[in-house]
Amino acid sequence: MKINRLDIAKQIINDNINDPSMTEAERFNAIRQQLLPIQELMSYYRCAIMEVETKFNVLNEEMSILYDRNPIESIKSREKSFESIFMKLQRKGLPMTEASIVNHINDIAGIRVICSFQEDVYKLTDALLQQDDVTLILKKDYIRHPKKNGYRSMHLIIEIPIFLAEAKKMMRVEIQLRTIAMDFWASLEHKLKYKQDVENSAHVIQELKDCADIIAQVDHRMEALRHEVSLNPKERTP
Ligand code: 0O2
Repeated sequence: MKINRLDIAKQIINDNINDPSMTEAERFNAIRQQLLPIQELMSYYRCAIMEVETKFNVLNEEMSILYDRNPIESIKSREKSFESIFMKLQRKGLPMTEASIVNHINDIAGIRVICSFQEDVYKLTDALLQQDDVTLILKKDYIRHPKKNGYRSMHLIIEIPIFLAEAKKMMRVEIQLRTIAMDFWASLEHKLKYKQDVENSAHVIQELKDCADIIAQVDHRMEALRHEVSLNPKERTP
């Protein structure tokens, strides 16, 4: 079901500001009071995205010197839309409040790091997790343990501090690390199937799984080639 901001606003009014004796101005003020902390919170998540992006850019810079190549192809980040947050909270039976968002949604700030090779995913994951301001909340390794449909990616939920003028806030960020090939499959599969209302046929499911397997093989062959041609002795197979 599609939902827009107007529906959300109406729902928030119904949930929280259901006093018929209120004047229009009082209602407007009450809505502002309700939404302000959420807007503030969203800006903290944007700061957390900046922090984590910088961490990956620093690692990319360092590794480009160490290994003479960039392990990161690209970094994409997104802040979960107001509509998606609302829908997720509704699915969980929770109200649209600051507390529900902080306590029940881990992927408001999302970062996707696209790597050249599978080994880079693990190098970057380890390097990030050993930083002393990073706390690992949850790790799902869908590369060593792919999902039944063939989906492969490393998922991390971490908590990092952001430093404001007068406060330090701990913020959660969801990170997905995967190779170009894994990302190619996931993006197309997302368009074809993921979260759509229509059920896919057994044929489509099987085809997607077969493509995922072929892509995994290609990833391994490209990595083997890199070992073969690398000028860096640390990365070369004997
Ligand atoms: P969107 O629209 O991409 O943001 P949770 O977030 O904890 O409630 P879950 O499924 O337990 O959900 O977490 P998980 O397995 O870590 O997956 C989180 C995200 O990974 C999803 O976010 C997708 O972006 C991606 N993902 C997981 N499984 C698949 C898959 O089979 N195919 C594709 N293409 N992507 C996948 P969202 O919020 O579900 O969706």
